[in-house]
Amino acid sequence: MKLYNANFSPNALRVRAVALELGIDLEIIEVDVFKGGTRTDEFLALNPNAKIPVLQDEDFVIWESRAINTYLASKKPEHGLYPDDPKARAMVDQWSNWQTIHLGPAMQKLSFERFLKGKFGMGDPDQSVIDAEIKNVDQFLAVLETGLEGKDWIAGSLSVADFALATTFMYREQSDISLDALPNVKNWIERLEARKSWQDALAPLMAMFGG
Ligand SMILES: N[C@@H](CCC(=O)N[C@@H](CS)C(=O)NCC(=O)O)C(=O)O
Repeated sequence: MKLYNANFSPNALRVRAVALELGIDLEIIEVDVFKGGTRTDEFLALNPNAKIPVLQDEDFVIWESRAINTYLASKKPEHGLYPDDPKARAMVDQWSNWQTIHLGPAMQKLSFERFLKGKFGMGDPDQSVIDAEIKNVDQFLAVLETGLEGKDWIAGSLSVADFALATTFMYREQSDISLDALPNVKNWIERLEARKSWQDALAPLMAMFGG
């Protein structure tokens, strides 16, 4: 299977991590997003959205990182990352969708204003955006804190939802997002970040960002 990848991308990171967790060997095809690599006719035929990651499994092509991960996990059901049981699966989908629509965008906007803008010379932080997103982030993180009560993993056992959520926390320190008042979230993300799959998937990004 081929993964069209960019090492800087949190969306690609969650796919590389899940593949490593499942023991699936991916042929990594690095796409230079900043030099028009996603705008070629060849790439647009794979993903008309002009975005990585894209997975190609022989003649089957799929984009959207969370959908790629449920596909990979379904090929290796013995790992239980996308359970068959309807209720267990619904919980995985619930938290994955919630990350896509609520927590992810709020954390991303805050990280952009507080860290990535400066890092890439994209202007000064916008305090009004920061003030609005802090409120959203606080509200969503409180939901996650409650959701993790008494659990090691968000859907009970380790699942693709944990990997969907985890990329959201990548820049928490640089973005001044403290988890000190959220012990369930702090313990959960540290548990996930300690996994070899995560560390190996993260290594190329750490090399780019210098730790
Ligand atoms: N919802 C998509 C997001 C994909 C996405 O935004 N990819 C970015 C990299 S993180 C990209 O390819 N950007 C290139 C561009 O927009 O030109 C997913 O989860 O796969």
